Amino acid sequence: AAIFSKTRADMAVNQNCSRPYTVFVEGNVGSGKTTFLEQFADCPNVFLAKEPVHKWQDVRGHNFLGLMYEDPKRWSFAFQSIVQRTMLELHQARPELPGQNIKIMERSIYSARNIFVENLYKDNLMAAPEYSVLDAWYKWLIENVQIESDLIIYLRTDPEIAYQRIKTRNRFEEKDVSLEYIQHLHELHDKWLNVHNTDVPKNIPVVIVDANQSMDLVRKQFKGIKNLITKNAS
Ligand code: DCP
Repeated sequence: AAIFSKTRADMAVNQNCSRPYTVFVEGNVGSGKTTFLEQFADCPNVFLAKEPVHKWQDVRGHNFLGLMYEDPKRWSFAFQSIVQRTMLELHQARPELPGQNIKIMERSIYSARNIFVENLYKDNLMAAPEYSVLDAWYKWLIENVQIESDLIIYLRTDPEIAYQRIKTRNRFEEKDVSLEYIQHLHELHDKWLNVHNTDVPKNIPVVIVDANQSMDLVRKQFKGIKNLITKNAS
Protein backbone atom coordinates (compact mmCIF):
# COMPACT_ATOMS: atom_id res chain seq x y z
CA ALA A 1 0.00 0.00 0.00
CA ALA A 2 1.61 3.20 -1.23
CA ILE A 3 0.13 5.22 1.59
CA PHE A 4 2.50 3.66 4.09
CA SER A 5 5.77 5.43 3.52
CA LYS A 6 7.06 3.68 6.59
CA THR A 7 5.39 1.00 8.65
CA ARG A 8 6.31 -1.42 11.31
CA ALA A 9 2.65 -2.12 11.88
CA ASP A 10 3.12 -5.85 11.63
CA MET A 11 4.81 -5.62 14.98
CA ALA A 12 1.74 -4.01 16.40
CA VAL A 13 0.19 -7.02 18.03
CA ASN A 14 -1.91 -6.50 21.07
CA GLN A 15 0.17 -8.08 23.82
CA ASN A 16 -2.31 -7.56 26.59
CA CYS A 17 -5.94 -8.36 25.93
CA SER A 18 -7.17 -6.93 29.21
CA ARG A 19 -6.80 -3.42 27.89
CA PRO A 20 -7.83 -1.87 24.59
CA TYR A 21 -5.49 -1.79 21.61
CA THR A 22 -4.49 1.87 21.82
CA VAL A 23 -3.77 4.13 18.87
CA PHE A 24 -2.57 7.75 18.92
CA VAL A 25 -3.43 9.92 15.94
CA GLU A 26 -0.77 12.59 15.51
CA GLY A 27 -0.09 15.32 12.96
CA ASN A 28 0.17 19.06 12.57
CA VAL A 29 -2.64 21.48 13.37
CA GLY A 30 -4.93 21.21 10.34
CA SER A 31 -3.63 17.79 9.27
CA GLY A 32 -7.06 16.15 9.51
CA LYS A 33 -6.99 14.30 12.81
CA THR A 34 -10.63 15.09 13.56
CA THR A 35 -11.71 13.81 10.13
CA PHE A 36 -9.68 10.69 10.72
CA LEU A 37 -11.34 10.04 14.06
CA GLU A 38 -14.81 10.58 12.56
CA GLN A 39 -14.29 7.48 10.42
CA PHE A 40 -14.59 5.41 13.56
CA ALA A 41 -17.64 7.10 15.04
CA ASP A 42 -19.97 4.25 14.08
CA CYS A 43 -17.65 1.37 14.99
CA PRO A 44 -19.09 -0.43 18.02
CA ASN A 45 -15.69 -1.83 19.01
CA VAL A 46 -13.91 1.55 18.98
CA PHE A 47 -13.70 3.92 21.92
CA LEU A 48 -12.81 7.43 20.70
CA ALA A 49 -10.84 9.67 23.04
CA LYS A 50 -11.10 13.03 21.32
CA GLU A 51 -8.91 15.97 22.21
CA PRO A 52 -11.02 18.27 24.39
CA VAL A 53 -10.28 21.58 22.63
CA HIS A 54 -13.66 22.89 23.88
CA LYS A 55 -12.50 22.37 27.48
CA TRP A 56 -9.41 24.48 26.83
CA GLN A 57 -11.69 27.18 25.46
CA ASP A 58 -13.68 27.33 28.67
CA VAL A 59 -11.83 26.75 31.92
CA ARG A 60 -14.13 28.37 34.48
CA GLY A 61 -15.05 30.91 31.85
CA HIS A 62 -11.52 31.54 30.61
CA ASN A 63 -10.54 30.70 27.02
CA PHE A 64 -7.00 29.43 27.53
CA LEU A 65 -6.53 28.49 23.88
CA GLY A 66 -7.34 32.08 22.93
CA LEU A 67 -5.12 33.53 25.68
CA MET A 68 -2.22 31.34 24.55
CA TYR A 69 -2.42 32.60 20.97
CA GLU A 70 -3.02 36.23 22.02
CA ASP A 71 -0.07 36.41 24.39
CA PRO A 72 1.97 33.20 24.40
CA LYS A 73 4.74 34.59 26.59
CA ARG A 74 2.20 35.25 29.31
CA TRP A 75 -0.11 32.27 28.90
CA SER A 76 1.56 29.34 27.15
CA PHE A 77 2.77 27.83 30.42
CA ALA A 78 -0.71 27.89 31.93
CA PHE A 79 -2.23 26.58 28.71
CA GLN A 80 0.23 23.71 28.33
CA SER A 81 -0.26 22.79 32.00
CA ILE A 82 -3.96 22.38 31.26
CA VAL A 83 -3.24 20.39 28.10
CA GLN A 84 -0.86 18.06 29.94
CA ARG A 85 -3.49 17.33 32.58
CA THR A 86 -6.28 16.76 30.06
CA MET A 87 -4.05 14.48 27.99
CA LEU A 88 -3.36 12.44 31.11
CA GLU A 89 -7.10 12.13 31.66
CA LEU A 90 -7.48 10.86 28.10
CA HIS A 91 -4.71 8.32 28.62
CA GLN A 92 -6.47 7.04 31.71
CA ALA A 93 -9.94 6.97 30.14
CA ARG A 94 -11.36 3.49 29.78
CA PRO A 95 -13.77 2.33 27.07
CA GLU A 96 -17.32 3.28 27.98
CA LEU A 97 -19.14 0.35 26.38
CA PRO A 98 -18.61 -3.40 26.50
CA GLY A 99 -16.93 -4.79 23.40
CA GLN A 100 -14.82 -1.70 22.76
CA ASN A 101 -11.44 -3.38 22.33
CA ILE A 102 -9.86 -0.48 20.39
CA LYS A 103 -9.11 2.97 21.79
CA ILE A 104 -8.22 5.76 19.37
CA MET A 105 -6.84 8.93 20.88
CA GLU A 106 -6.38 12.31 19.28
CA ARG A 107 -2.80 13.22 20.14
CA SER A 108 -1.01 12.21 23.34
CA ILE A 109 0.99 13.55 26.24
CA TYR A 110 4.05 12.84 24.05
CA SER A 111 3.13 15.30 21.31
CA ALA A 112 2.05 17.90 23.87
CA ARG A 113 5.56 17.79 25.29
CA ASN A 114 7.73 16.96 22.29
CA ILE A 115 5.98 19.19 19.79
CA PHE A 116 4.12 22.07 21.41
CA VAL A 117 6.04 22.72 24.64
CA GLU A 118 9.32 22.20 22.79
CA ASN A 119 8.29 24.61 20.07
CA LEU A 120 7.16 27.33 22.47
CA TYR A 121 10.44 27.08 24.34
CA LYS A 122 12.57 27.05 21.20
CA ASP A 123 10.73 30.09 19.82
CA ASN A 124 11.32 31.96 23.10
CA LEU A 125 7.60 32.02 23.82
CA MET A 126 8.00 30.03 27.03
CA ALA A 127 10.62 30.92 29.64
CA ALA A 128 13.25 28.35 30.64
CA PRO A 129 12.02 28.07 34.28
CA GLU A 130 8.45 27.40 33.07
CA TYR A 131 9.70 24.85 30.56
CA SER A 132 11.61 23.04 33.29
CA VAL A 133 8.48 22.80 35.48
CA LEU A 134 6.43 21.25 32.68
CA ASP A 135 9.29 18.95 31.79
CA ALA A 136 9.68 17.76 35.39
CA TRP A 137 5.95 16.96 35.56
CA TYR A 138 6.09 15.24 32.20
CA LYS A 139 9.07 13.07 33.15
CA TRP A 140 7.46 12.10 36.42
CA LEU A 141 4.22 11.21 34.69
CA ILE A 142 5.68 9.02 31.97
CA GLU A 143 7.79 7.18 34.50
CA ASN A 144 5.10 6.68 37.13
CA VAL A 145 1.83 6.41 35.24
CA GLN A 146 1.24 3.61 32.82
CA ILE A 147 0.59 5.19 29.43
CA GLU A 148 -0.75 2.53 27.15
CA SER A 149 0.17 2.73 23.47
CA ASP A 150 0.32 0.25 20.60
CA LEU A 151 0.40 2.27 17.40
CA ILE A 152 0.93 5.84 16.21
CA ILE A 153 -0.70 7.10 13.05
CA TYR A 154 1.06 10.18 11.73
CA LEU A 155 -1.04 12.25 9.36
CA ARG A 156 1.77 13.96 7.50
CA THR A 157 1.05 17.16 5.60
CA ASP A 158 3.14 19.83 3.99
CA PRO A 159 3.04 22.83 6.33
CA GLU A 160 1.59 25.00 3.54
CA ILE A 161 -1.37 22.65 3.18
CA ALA A 162 -2.02 22.47 6.93
CA TYR A 163 -1.82 26.26 7.00
CA GLN A 164 -4.38 26.60 4.18
CA ARG A 165 -6.77 24.27 5.99
CA ILE A 166 -6.42 26.28 9.19
CA LYS A 167 -7.28 29.44 7.24
CA THR A 168 -10.28 27.75 5.61
CA ARG A 169 -11.75 26.32 8.81
CA ASN A 170 -11.31 29.70 10.47
CA ARG A 171 -11.19 28.70 14.15
CA PHE A 172 -11.41 32.04 15.93
CA GLU A 173 -8.40 31.58 18.21
CA GLU A 174 -6.16 30.58 15.28
CA LYS A 175 -6.82 33.68 13.19
CA ASP A 176 -3.27 35.02 13.57
CA VAL A 177 -1.36 31.73 13.40
CA SER A 178 1.57 32.18 11.05
CA LEU A 179 2.89 29.81 8.40
CA GLU A 180 6.21 29.93 10.21
CA TYR A 181 4.60 28.57 13.40
CA ILE A 182 3.06 25.70 11.42
CA GLN A 183 6.42 25.04 9.73
CA HIS A 184 8.11 24.75 13.11
CA LEU A 185 5.44 22.33 14.33
CA HIS A 186 5.91 20.33 11.14
CA GLU A 187 9.66 20.07 11.64
CA LEU A 188 9.18 18.80 15.18
CA HIS A 189 6.56 16.24 14.11
CA ASP A 190 8.92 15.01 11.41
CA LYS A 191 11.85 14.88 13.78
CA TRP A 192 9.79 12.87 16.25
CA LEU A 193 7.92 10.51 13.93
CA ASN A 194 9.52 10.48 10.51
CA VAL A 195 13.21 11.15 10.60
CA HIS A 196 14.53 9.79 13.84
CA ASN A 197 11.61 8.00 15.39
CA THR A 198 13.56 7.92 18.61
CA ASP A 199 12.49 9.19 21.98
CA VAL A 200 9.22 8.20 23.55
CA PRO A 201 7.20 6.09 23.44
CA LYS A 202 9.83 3.51 22.65
CA ASN A 203 9.28 0.72 20.15
CA ILE A 204 5.85 1.85 19.11
CA PRO A 205 5.16 1.29 15.41
CA VAL A 206 4.43 4.40 13.35
CA VAL A 207 2.26 4.43 10.25
CA ILE A 208 2.78 7.52 8.12
CA VAL A 209 -0.18 8.63 6.04
CA ASP A 210 0.20 11.13 3.23
CA ALA A 211 -2.54 13.53 4.35
CA ASN A 212 -1.81 16.19 1.73
CA GLN A 213 -4.54 15.15 -0.67
CA SER A 214 -8.10 16.37 -0.63
CA MET A 215 -10.10 15.09 2.33
CA ASP A 216 -12.12 12.82 0.02
CA LEU A 217 -8.98 11.04 -1.15
CA VAL A 218 -7.52 10.95 2.33
CA ARG A 219 -10.78 9.39 3.57
CA LYS A 220 -10.28 6.57 1.05
CA GLN A 221 -6.83 5.90 2.49
CA PHE A 222 -8.36 5.68 5.94
CA LYS A 223 -10.13 2.47 4.97
CA GLY A 224 -6.79 0.66 4.71
CA ILE A 225 -5.74 1.95 8.10
CA LYS A 226 -9.07 0.96 9.60
CA ASN A 227 -8.53 -2.60 8.41
CA LEU A 228 -5.00 -2.59 9.81
CA ILE A 229 -6.16 -1.42 13.24
CA THR A 230 -9.00 -3.93 13.34
CA LYS A 231 -6.65 -6.75 12.31
CA ASN A 232 -4.04 -5.83 14.92
CA ALA A 233 -6.58 -5.50 17.69
CA SER A 234 -8.15 -8.89 17.13
N1 DCP B 1 -2.55 23.04 20.71
C1 DCP B 1 -1.46 23.57 21.38
N2 DCP B 1 -0.73 22.79 22.21
C2 DCP B 1 -1.02 21.49 22.38
C3 DCP B 1 -2.10 20.90 21.67
C4 DCP B 1 -2.84 21.72 20.83
O1 DCP B 1 -1.17 24.76 21.24
N3 DCP B 1 -0.30 20.76 23.21
C5 DCP B 1 -3.38 23.92 19.89
C6 DCP B 1 -3.09 23.89 18.43
C7 DCP B 1 -4.43 24.16 17.82
C8 DCP B 1 -5.43 23.56 18.80
O2 DCP B 1 -4.73 23.50 20.05
O3 DCP B 1 -4.67 25.55 17.72
C9 DCP B 1 -5.91 22.18 18.40
O4 DCP B 1 -4.78 21.49 17.95
P1 DCP B 1 -4.72 20.08 17.26
O5 DCP B 1 -3.74 20.08 16.15
O6 DCP B 1 -4.43 19.08 18.33
O7 DCP B 1 -6.21 19.81 16.74
P2 DCP B 1 -6.86 20.26 15.36
O8 DCP B 1 -8.34 20.33 15.60
O9 DCP B 1 -6.19 21.48 14.86
O10 DCP B 1 -6.51 19.01 14.47
P3 DCP B 1 -6.92 18.64 12.97
O11 DCP B 1 -7.03 19.92 12.21
O12 DCP B 1 -5.81 17.75 12.51
O13 DCP B 1 -8.23 17.92 13.08
